[in-house]
Amino acid sequence: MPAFRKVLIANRGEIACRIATVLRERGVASVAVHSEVDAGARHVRLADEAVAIGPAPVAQSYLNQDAVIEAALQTGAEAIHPGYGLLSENAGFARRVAAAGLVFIGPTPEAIDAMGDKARARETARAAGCPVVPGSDGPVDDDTAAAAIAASLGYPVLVKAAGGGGGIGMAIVESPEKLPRALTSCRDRGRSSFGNAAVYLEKYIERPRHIEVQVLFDHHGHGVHLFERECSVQRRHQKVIEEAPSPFVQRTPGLRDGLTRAALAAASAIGYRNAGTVEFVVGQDGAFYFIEMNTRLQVEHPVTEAITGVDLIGWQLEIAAGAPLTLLQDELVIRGAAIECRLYAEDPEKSFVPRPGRIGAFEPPTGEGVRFDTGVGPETDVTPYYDPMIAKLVTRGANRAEATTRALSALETLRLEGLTTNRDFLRAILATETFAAADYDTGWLERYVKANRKT
Ligand code: MV4
Repeated sequence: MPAFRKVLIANRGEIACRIATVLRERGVASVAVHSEVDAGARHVRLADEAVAIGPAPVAQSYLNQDAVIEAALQTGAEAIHPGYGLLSENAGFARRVAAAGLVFIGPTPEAIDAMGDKARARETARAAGCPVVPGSDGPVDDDTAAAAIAASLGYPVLVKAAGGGGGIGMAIVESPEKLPRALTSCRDRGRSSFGNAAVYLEKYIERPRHIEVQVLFDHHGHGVHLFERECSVQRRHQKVIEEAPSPFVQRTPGLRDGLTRAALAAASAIGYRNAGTVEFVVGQDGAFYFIEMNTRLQVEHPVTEAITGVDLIGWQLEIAAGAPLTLLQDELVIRGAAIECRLYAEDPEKSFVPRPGRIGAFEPPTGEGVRFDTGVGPETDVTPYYDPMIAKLVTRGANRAEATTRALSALETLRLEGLTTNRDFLRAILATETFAAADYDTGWLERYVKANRKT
C-alpha cells in the first residue's frame, strides 16, 4: 500500500498540532476537525484544511463519530489519526472507520477490545507468560467469593473495574469490612462510565513505581520495544513529569530485560499492530507486574522519541499504510535521558483547579535539547471545555542531570502571560533532592504537595 496522501486528525490541542506537523514534514496533506470554540485554535491553523464538526462539548463534536467520518469522506482523506483520549481506544469507532473504507491509524478493533477489558487483558498477559499481580482469575460477581479471594491475597487489595483503566473505577481496600462498599462503588462506576459493571481483584502493591514499555508492531509480524518510560511523578492519576529511561530500571540489574520481554510477549499474544504501551507497576523490591495495555499513542511518547531518535507518529503512519517496520531491535539504543514536564492551565495554590483564560504574550522556550509541544499560541483562549494541559516541555541531555537543568532553564525562559499555570510547581519538583535522586514512587508527589501546603 502506498503512503497516505491525506490524513484527518480526529483530535485537538498539542497532539493534533504534533500530528499536523509530522504530516507536513512527510508531504502528507492534513485535515483538522474542530468544535465551535476551537475555530481559531492552533491545530486548525497548522492543518491544510479544517472541518467544523459541532458545539464545544466533546460529546457533540470530537466524540461525534458520524461527523468525524463524514469530514474524512468529504475531504477525501484516506486515513484517520485519533491521537490519544477521545476516540483513540474506541473499538466501535475503529470498526466504523474501516467500514467507511478508511484506515484507522492504530491497532485492530479486536486488539482494542482484548485490552479494553482489563480483566480479560490480565488473563491474556498471564497466559503469555507476563507476570501479573496476584488476584482473581477474571471478574468476580459474588461478594462472598470476593471476600474469600481478598482474604487469601491478604489486605490491602485493589478492586478494579474491568472497563476502567488509568485509575478510574479503582478502590484500595484496607480491611475486610470495607470490601462490600468498594465492590459496589467500583461496579457502579464501571456501569455508569463504561457500561461494564464487572470488577476484579488484585493484591495492592504499596508505593510502587509506574513504568511502561513502548512497543511498535507492523502488519507483517515484526515488532520491537523502544525501552521504558517512568511515570511515577503524578497526583490523582494525572501524570506531571515523565522520563526515559527509568532511573530505577537503569540501576536495577535485569529489570529492563524482564520488562521489555514481558511487554513484547503480551503484545504478541494478541497479534498487536501499530504503537502501543504496556503498563507495569514495579514494587520497591524490583518485582514487576503487568497492569494494563494502552492501545494508542501516549501523551508522554516524546521522551521515548528523544532518547531513541525514532519518530513514533511517523511509524504509526507507515505501519497503518502497510509498510514494513525496518527498525531492528539490536540497532535501537538509548541515547542520554529525557524529561517531560506537563504544563497545565491550573492553580496549584487552589487545589489545582483548572484555570481557563486568554493567553497574551507567548514565546516557547528554545535551546539545545529543548522540544516544546503545544496546542496554544499568543492571543489564544484556553476554554473550560477540554483538558487543561496546554503544553509539554521535553528536554534531552547526555544524562538526566543535564535534562533536568535544561528543563529548569526552559521553564524559566518560557514567556506565557495572562494565564495561571503550574510552571512554578514544576520548577519546585525538579529542584527537589527526591527528584534529583529519582527516589520517588507513585505516592511521592501527593505527599510532597501535602507537606508543602500553606496552612
Ligand atoms: C495498581 C497499583 C498497585 N497495585 N495495581 C493506577 C492506574 C492504573 N493504570 C493502575 N494503577 C495502579 N494499579 C496494583 N495491584 C498501583 C497503581 C497506581 C496508583 C495507585 C494509587 C495511586 C496512584 C497510582 C499511580 C500509578 C499507579
